[in-house]
Amino acid sequence: GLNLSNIQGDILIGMRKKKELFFFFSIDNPTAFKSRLGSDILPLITRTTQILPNATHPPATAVNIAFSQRGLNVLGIRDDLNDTNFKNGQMYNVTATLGDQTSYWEPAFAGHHIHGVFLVASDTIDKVKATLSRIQKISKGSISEVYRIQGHARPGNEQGHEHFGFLDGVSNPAVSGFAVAVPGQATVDPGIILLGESGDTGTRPDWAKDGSFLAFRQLQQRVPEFNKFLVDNALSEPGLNASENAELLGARMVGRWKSGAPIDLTPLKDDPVLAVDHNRNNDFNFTHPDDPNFDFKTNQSYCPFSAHIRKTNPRADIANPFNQHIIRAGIPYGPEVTDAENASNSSSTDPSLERGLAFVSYQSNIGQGFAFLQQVWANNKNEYLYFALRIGEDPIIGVALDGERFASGLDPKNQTRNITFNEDFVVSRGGEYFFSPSISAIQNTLSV
Ligand code: N7H
Repeated sequence: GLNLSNIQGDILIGMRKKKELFFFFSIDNPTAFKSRLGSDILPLITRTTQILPNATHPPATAVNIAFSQRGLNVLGIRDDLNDTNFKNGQMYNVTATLGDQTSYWEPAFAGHHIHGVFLVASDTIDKVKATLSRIQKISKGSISEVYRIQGHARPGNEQGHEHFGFLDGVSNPAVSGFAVAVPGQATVDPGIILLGESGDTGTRPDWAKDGSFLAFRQLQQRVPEFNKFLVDNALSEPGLNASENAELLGARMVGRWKSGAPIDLTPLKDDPVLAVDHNRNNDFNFTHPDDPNFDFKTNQSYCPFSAHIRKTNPRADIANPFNQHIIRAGIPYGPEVTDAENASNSSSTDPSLERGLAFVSYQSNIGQGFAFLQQVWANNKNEYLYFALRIGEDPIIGVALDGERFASGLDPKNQTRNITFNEDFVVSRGGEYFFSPSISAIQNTLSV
C-alpha cells in the first residue's frame, strides 16, 4: 500500500476546508529557510493520514507546501524531476500552448519570483490568518510574500458549487491501493498521480517518490456574462419554459446539471437525488450499451461531445485505458455576484469584484495531465477522438487559438448546429507549476 503518512494531505483527498489561502513566496535566504523548513515548519505540514475520515486528531488548520523549479534551484537541488512543463515554468510558451493572454496575467505569475506556495486551509479566515502568521514568524527574514489568493467556499446552499453554480468535486479518479472506485469512477495506478509509484513512467530521483506536481491556475469566471449567454441562447426543447431551456443549455455545456446530476443519465431534467448519490452520479460512460440503437459516435442527445466533463474525461469514448487523469482540488475565490452587476447588463469590469476558481490539479506528468486536458482536448476544435468531427472547443474552459470559439452538439434538436461564443467565460490570470514533495523529501533532501 501507499505510505500515507509520507504523502501531503491535499494530493489524494484534498484538505476539504471552507477557507483556503494560497500564499506564494520567494526564498530570500536559502540557508535560513532550509533550517526553518526542517525544524519548525515541517511539523505544521499536514499528512494524508491526518485528514482521512477516520483520523483521530485532524488539524484545525491544514498546511501543505510546494515548490516551483526556480524554488528548487534556489534551494540548491540539482536533480532533474524530469517534467518539461515543470522545468520550464507555466509562463513558458503559454500563449501557443494553453492559449493564455499573458498581458492579462497577474504580474506576480508573470514575474520570476515565485519559489513556492503554502496552502493553508481551515474552517475560518481567522484560523487561516493565525497559522499564516505563525509560518511567517517561523520563517522570518528567509522568505517574502509575492502574492496571495484567499479561496473560500460559496455561502449557504452554494457551498461546494463553483461560481457558475455547478456542484464541483464530483468526479476524481480513484487511486488504486488508496480508494475503491464507486460505479463509473476510473481507477488509476498510483503512479499517475504520485511520482515514483507504479504506473509512473518518468525517471525520477529517489527522493521525489510520493510527491506530485501541482498545477495552479487563477481562473477568472465571468459569471454575469455566462448567465446572460444562457438566457440569450436558450434552447427550445418542447415542454420546457424559457428559464428551463437556459438551464438546459448550461447543463449541456458542462455535462452536469447545477445539482451535479450527469446529463448522460438525465438529459432533459435535473435529478437532485441522483446528483448526490455517489453510487450513481458517476455511473455513466456516454455509450449507452443497453440501447442497441444508440451510436455514441454520432448521437449527442444525451451528452454533447464538447461538454466540459466529456472533453476533460472522455470515459468509454476512448477504447483503451489511458493515463490522462488528474485529481482536482481547487476552491472558488472572490465575491458573489452583486445586484448591481446583475442589473448592469452583465459585464465583469470591476477588478475588485473578480471571482473565479483557484484551480489545483495533481498529476505525475503535467504534459499528460493538466496541460493535456487544456491544450489537446479543451482547446482543440477537431477533437481527434471523433475523427472528422469538428466539435469546437470546451464551452467552459476552451480557448480558440484561431479566435473563433464555438461548440456543436449543444442543441439536442439540431446537433450539427454550431453555437458561437463571442467571449470567454473563463479567463486565465496565470499560474505556476509546483512540486508537492513527500514529508521525507522535505526532511531529508529539501531542508539540508
Ligand atoms: Fe472542470 N464548471 O463549473 O463548469 N469542472 N472546471 N476543469 N473538470 C468539472 O465532476 C469548471 C477545469 C475537469 O471525470 C465539473 O467535479 C470550471 C480545468 C475534469 O467527469 C464542473 C472551471 C480543467 C473534471 C467543472 C474548470 C478541468 C471536471 C463537474 C474553471 C483541466 C471531471 C463536477 C473556472 C484542464 C470530469 C465534477 C469527469 C469537472 C467546472 C476548470 C478538468 C461543474 C468553472 C482548467 C477532469
